[in-house]
Amino acid sequence: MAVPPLELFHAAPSYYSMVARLALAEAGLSYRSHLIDIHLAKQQLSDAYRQLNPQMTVPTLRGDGLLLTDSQEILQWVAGRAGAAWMDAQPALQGPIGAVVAGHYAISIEDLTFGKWMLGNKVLARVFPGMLQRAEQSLDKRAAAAADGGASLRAKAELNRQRLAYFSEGCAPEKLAQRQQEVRDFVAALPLVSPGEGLFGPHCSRADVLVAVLFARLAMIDELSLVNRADLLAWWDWVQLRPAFRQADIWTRLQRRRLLQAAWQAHWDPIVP
Ligand SMILES: N[C@@H](CCC(=O)N[C@@H](CS)C(=O)NCC(=O)O)C(=O)O
Repeated sequence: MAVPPLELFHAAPSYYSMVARLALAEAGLSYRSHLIDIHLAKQQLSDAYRQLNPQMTVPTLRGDGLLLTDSQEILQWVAGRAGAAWMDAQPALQGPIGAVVAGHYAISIEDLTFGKWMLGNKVLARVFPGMLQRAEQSLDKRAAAAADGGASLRAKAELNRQRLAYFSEGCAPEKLAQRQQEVRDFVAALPLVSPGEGLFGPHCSRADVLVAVLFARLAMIDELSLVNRADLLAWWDWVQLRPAFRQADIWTRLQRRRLLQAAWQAHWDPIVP
């Protein structure tokens, strides 16, 4: 009997969706793509998507008896499927690769990205907190009326409250400087890379996937100067030439027209929980 294909619920410009897409592409795993419009229609907050992923975030990977609702879980699962083809399979590298993965997930990408954009864009600085507040109020309202008690909706509303507090309290340039320092520290701790190889040797690893997506985001927000190591910049040139990088649609710049196209496409692809 044919095994149903993997299905990836993701958003084209989303950072953590790119982690999932690049991991799957590097491992040569194909999937059926379901685009979710997380910006305009906010389909991630719909009841249908909530049934699939109670955190109401992208990506989600679904397969035969498989449901993974977090990019880190997806990356770990893909590395397992890749087996010896990825450096993660080498017992001696599990600790060092795991440290890069943990270090990466300790960086708050959203705070860095929006912190940077809001400092340079007064309109966004005014509009973004309002969007978070409206989302928070609507989630609280839905939670109060939800047949299932609404715990996941309340948790999401709380997360939006915390985001709102982060972006509306304190000194924005100081907070951005802290996020930038986190990235510098993370980059400084990466291993020395040999030319034409991955971060931990000749093959891909979870670390390569995460650092590639991180550098793409740094390029997008004009912060690639946080990477001040020649070996890593040479690795970045190398990784961008890999077929998987192109296949995974990794954004190194904001593509407003594509963002709208993806939202339109998502509109015609109903979410089946
Ligand atoms: N820990 C999650 C975070 C995922 C996440 O925050 N995804 C963002 C897009 S990059 C999202 O879904 N944002 C929409 C929202 O939070 O409502 C993961 O690694 O998958």
